[in-house]
Amino acid sequence: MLHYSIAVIPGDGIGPEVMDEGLKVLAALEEAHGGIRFTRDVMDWNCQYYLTHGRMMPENGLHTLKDYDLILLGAVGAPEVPDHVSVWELILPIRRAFQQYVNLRPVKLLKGLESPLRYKGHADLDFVVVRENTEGEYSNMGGRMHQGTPYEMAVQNNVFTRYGTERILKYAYALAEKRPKKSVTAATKSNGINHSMPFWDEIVKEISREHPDIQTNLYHIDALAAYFITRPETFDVVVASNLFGDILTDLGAAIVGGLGLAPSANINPERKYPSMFEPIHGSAPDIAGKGIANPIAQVWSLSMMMDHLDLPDASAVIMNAIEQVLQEGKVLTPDLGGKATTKEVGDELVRHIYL
Ligand code: GGG
Repeated sequence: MLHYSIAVIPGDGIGPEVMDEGLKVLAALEEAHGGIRFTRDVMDWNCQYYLTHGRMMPENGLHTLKDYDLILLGAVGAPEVPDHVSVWELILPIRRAFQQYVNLRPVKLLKGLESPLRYKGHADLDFVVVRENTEGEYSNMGGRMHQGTPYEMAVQNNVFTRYGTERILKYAYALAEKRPKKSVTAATKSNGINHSMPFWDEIVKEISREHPDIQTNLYHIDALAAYFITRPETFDVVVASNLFGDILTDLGAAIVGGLGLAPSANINPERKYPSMFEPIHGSAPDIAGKGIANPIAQVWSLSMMMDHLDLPDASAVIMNAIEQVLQEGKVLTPDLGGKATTKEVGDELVRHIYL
């Protein structure tokens, strides 16, 4: 029997709603699969915790998480708390403390779905964005001056280290070696961002020389965003800095059905620390409490968790359940044109886990 511990952080808004369904699917998988057991400890670290305690997690929060095998996150953010507080006091410290430097974000058109780009016939829309997850534009370096005066200013530094850039690019190329199309597309902007991006490009070229069988494309981020719409079927592995990767993957989600279908894995490839799995969407205060959020991104994140644990059968069971529910098309949330609730979709996914 395999045994893993999970720290569960449902978070805010629709986070707890989609997490409930994710945990139902996990329980069904344990029962149906037989050989895996997960212990779950739920942490109430969210914006309400912040409003009560003045911080998003306890002082020893990271120390507590370190002892878990895995972290499962819903979504954070509430209108009463500035967005940068909820993200910088919870999600980003976890990614950085546990060296989750790879943020894997698949862009895949699942069976049963039609892309808004369907008129282009993009039947094989299946690629993955590898987002650098610990530095770049999300450096936390900079400051503000002269607040409240006409001379007010804000400075945010981008940080690209050779160590951090090499390791994300090496991961992207190693991933491309395992995929059929054997191509890496690197997002850049070396005409306008004239220090960090030429540095990024140089390291892409260095690493690419170690992979002569992989086709390398360097595209400026603006052109790349357009190609996501006009020829998404050409991509295989797309590697991007922290901010570029974040923006590209919301666009990627849009071309395969929306944010309700966009999972992610924050991976520490060395497995020294826990990795974290979360939908890429936020807490969506506009629909929170209505019971209509799509739980599929959260459930798909569980499948990515199984892949990380080298449990491909368990991962496939979850993906098959998702694709069957989508193909049948009877129990879908409103973002996919249906009338079902979050809970009804969760129940339907569970039913298919047992089939
Ligand atoms: N699902 C987690 C969540 O709340 N994501 C919203 C978000 O904007 N996260 C920041 C990031 O991924 O960098």
